[in-house]
Amino acid sequence: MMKVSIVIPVYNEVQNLKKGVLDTVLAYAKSRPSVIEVLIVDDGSTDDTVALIKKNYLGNYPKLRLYEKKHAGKAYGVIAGMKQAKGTIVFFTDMDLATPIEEADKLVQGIEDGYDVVIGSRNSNRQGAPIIRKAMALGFIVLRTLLVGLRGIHDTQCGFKAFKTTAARTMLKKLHAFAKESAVEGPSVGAGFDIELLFVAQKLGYKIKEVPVPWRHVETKRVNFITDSIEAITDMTRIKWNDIRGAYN
Ligand SMILES: Nc1nc2c(ncn2[C@@H]2O[C@H](COP(=O)(O)OP(=O)(O)O)[C@@H](O)[C@H]2O)c(=O)[nH]1
Ligand SMILES: [Mg+2]
Repeated sequence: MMKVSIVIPVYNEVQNLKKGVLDTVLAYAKSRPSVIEVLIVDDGSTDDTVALIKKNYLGNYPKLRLYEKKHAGKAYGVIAGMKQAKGTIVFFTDMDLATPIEEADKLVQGIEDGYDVVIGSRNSNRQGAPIIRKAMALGFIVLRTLLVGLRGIHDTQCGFKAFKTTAARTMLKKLHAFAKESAVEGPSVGAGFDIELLFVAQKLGYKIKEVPVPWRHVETKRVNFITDSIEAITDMTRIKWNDIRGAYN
């Protein structure tokens, strides 16, 4: 049995915490002996996220760890979590549980079957998502295909991914667009991070498996059509440019 670290990047998640998402994750962790830790990475939430976790959870759940770092966005939260993880499998998910946490079993199984990277795939099934979100998702896929490629991977953006920890650490060393930890304003989900990570995984010849998972849209009101689109295009252009100049070889 391989040991699993669950990493959850969080930023201003009081609303979801009050819905009981962390209780759900911790109950799952308790029910799975393979899960050795739930590592919450908060990078400077400006609401009561940290206070709430400390008051209601930390200390009461042996598998729960809280890592507080300076604000640098989701991508670096995930990176920091991957570096800290003690398991032989590192799995990351979003705090809103848009994909039910039990689905992690399927991803973990994929790693145990010998894959290096196993990612959740929503296909075109984005239940309950507003039309603007669906349009953004489609535009993203078109741009990604044109700019970066990524053979055989359909959904790069699902926030539900598992890695063999040794593979993840090798991949992190190969990142370029997301290699440096830099400050960001407000929440930042860094859409390009998943793409660079998978791009590097393919370059390294890692075995990648995509597993269909259910996904239910949870609105967080962080989305801004204009700035998010500009950010995504910038990220993908950087990855493409890095590739052209041979940075990933
Ligand atoms: N550490 C960290 N996590 C973040 C940041 N922004 C978003 N997140 C987390 O990333 C995950 C995905 O965020 P969400 O708003 O659901 O993004 P979306 O579903 O992709 O629109 C959640 O667990 C958030 O708390 C950030 O700036 N830092
Ligand atoms: Mg979400």
